[in-house]
Amino acid sequence: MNNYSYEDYIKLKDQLNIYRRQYYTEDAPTVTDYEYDQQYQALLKIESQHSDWITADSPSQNVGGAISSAFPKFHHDIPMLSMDDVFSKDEVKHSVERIEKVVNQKSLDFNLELKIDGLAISLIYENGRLIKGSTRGDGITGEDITPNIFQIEDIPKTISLKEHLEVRGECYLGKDNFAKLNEQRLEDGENTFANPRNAAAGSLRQLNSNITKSRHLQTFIYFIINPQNYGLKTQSEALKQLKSWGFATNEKNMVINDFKQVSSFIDQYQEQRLNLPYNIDGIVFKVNNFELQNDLGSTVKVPRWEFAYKFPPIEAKTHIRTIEWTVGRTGVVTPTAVMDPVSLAGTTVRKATLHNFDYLRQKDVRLGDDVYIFKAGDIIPEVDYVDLNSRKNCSKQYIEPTYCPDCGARLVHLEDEIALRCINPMCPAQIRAHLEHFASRDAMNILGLGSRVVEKLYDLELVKEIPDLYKLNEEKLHKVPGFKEKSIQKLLENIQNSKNRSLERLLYGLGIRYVGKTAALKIAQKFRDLENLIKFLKTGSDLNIDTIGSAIQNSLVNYFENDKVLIMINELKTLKVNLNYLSKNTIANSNDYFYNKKVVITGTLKKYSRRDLTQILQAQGAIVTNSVSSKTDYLIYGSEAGSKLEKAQSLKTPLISEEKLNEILQ
Ligand code: 3B9
Repeated sequence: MNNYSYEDYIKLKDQLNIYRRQYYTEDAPTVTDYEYDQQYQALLKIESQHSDWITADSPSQNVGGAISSAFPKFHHDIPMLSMDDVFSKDEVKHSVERIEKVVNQKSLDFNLELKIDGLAISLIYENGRLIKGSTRGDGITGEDITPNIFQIEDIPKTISLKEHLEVRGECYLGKDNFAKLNEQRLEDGENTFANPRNAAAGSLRQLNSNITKSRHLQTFIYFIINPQNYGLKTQSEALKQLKSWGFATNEKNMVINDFKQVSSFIDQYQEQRLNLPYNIDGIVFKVNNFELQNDLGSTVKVPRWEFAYKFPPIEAKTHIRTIEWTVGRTGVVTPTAVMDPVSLAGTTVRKATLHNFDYLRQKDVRLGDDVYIFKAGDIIPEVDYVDLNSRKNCSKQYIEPTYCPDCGARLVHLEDEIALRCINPMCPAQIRAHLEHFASRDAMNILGLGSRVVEKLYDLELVKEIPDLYKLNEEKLHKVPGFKEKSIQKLLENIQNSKNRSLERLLYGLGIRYVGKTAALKIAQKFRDLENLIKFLKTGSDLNIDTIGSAIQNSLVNYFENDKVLIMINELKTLKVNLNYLSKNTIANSNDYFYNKKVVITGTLKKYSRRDLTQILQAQGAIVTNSVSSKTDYLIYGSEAGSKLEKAQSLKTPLISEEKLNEILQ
């Protein structure tokens, strides 16, 4: 573990940058915070031994901010700071006493505020008008998201104050709106967001501000820059002033100067937090008096007059039934705790990931143990700790498995990886997971081809590799127990339809290492045709796509160098699987039919999924929205169109059938 080479270091750095981009730029993390942190700690350790290797693109040199972005950068003249966190009432008491000592005052007034779990934003007003809105970014450089800020309903666009004003606050998505958004996305076959915070981040960073508008983001504003310029003396006054200027402020704040009240304020919201219509993750303590705030000052990262108490995660106790080892698409074998079902923060939890053997050993989870579980990010269940009092004497430590639970091959740790891997390329579990990924919603979106069906098809030797899916027929599917005429027809139809997916779905579905959804889309947009891409990769030239680095490039080169892969691609071509990007123009052209038109899609279309069509239309400069209104220019409808079609008819919105659409898009 200790002797890392320079190459290992670069690899680790590239990998972490990919995770960071997925998290910050794409709002679609692929690893848990824990996994990220483990690898990040490993990186820091190497850097502590080889400081000469560190360059500006190391995650350690770029803490906590967005990396690259489609938005213009915005420089915060006054940095957007963060806060020191404490985790117990004792620590709260210490922090309060430390601050009281510095200002030499007892029973100091603190304004206690809820800590909203959203995204910090900054708003600038000149002459009574909102002129700029930006994200926090790394605190010094954020993103200029002014057009999107204008779409947030509760942000005043004009205020009575004519002087220059900069305010800051939190932008969030309410729990109800979050649930509705995810329902809609599920219906539209899109990825759901993991939590309201991710959803808010994704909504705030849309290139099409109509999408931002449709998400119904909200804000709580809590900070005025240079409040004394407006005659304000305290934070509680500032909140009142913000409210009377028309900003949305959180009313659940309170000026407190004794610890008993602090303690009951904490208890009150710790208990009520699940009933609030927005997520909070703690209580913020701010010295109320601005003069004293100025005396205390700030470090480069945090104000010294303020800190946050973070709530403990919500926990439940349950019992470990067994530990399951599953083999993923890339051969990584991960342990999962299977537990007695228990209700936790709104859902029933049966499983919790144990990440890898090191983690399992660290927690020392054993069969039959009682454990406390919590939800990381309030969403993903994790084992917190074992209740040692109830552990049976006969219980034994878990031993790392030696053989693949599926194919029996010996498991290995590649290049000192923490992950255990099955490196048998013929491992059935890996092949099944690979096929499942190909058919999954974000890849080729073949409905009805989930893990159970894939397992049956594989076990009956009907499907061993991707092209076999397109060679299925009625005769073969009749061999599958439980498959009736109707389900056979439906599956064949869905497989047939998937032949028309756009190239980025195929690229993503192939499961090429590091090629995620966003990379696949960018590559498909640039190269248009898979064979074109393969030819280009052979030249050894750089793909030259913003945000696609050497890790992705090398992985693509390796993948498409393989003769077996090339044979498979040829087979797919013969089987009439589309290898093209399904849009004619990447750059919108004002001659295009849909240029600058508001379009709604409804019903089921034969040739396109809703997502693919949305993309094609957007590439022509269309604004695709979800609901029909008097502003809608066209409604594109397929079979089984319902209320949207009716509404468009009553509003006399021009209608476009799939036939007509095909003519237009030709
Ligand atoms: C420069 C609530 C949250 C919050 C502040 C909050 C998150 C952050 C903050 C913002 N909920 N309040 N408050 N309720 N989620 C207070 C950290 N403040 C600042 O960003 C900030 C910025 C400051 C002081 C505070 O002073 C400086 C001026 C010039 C240079 C350096 C510092």
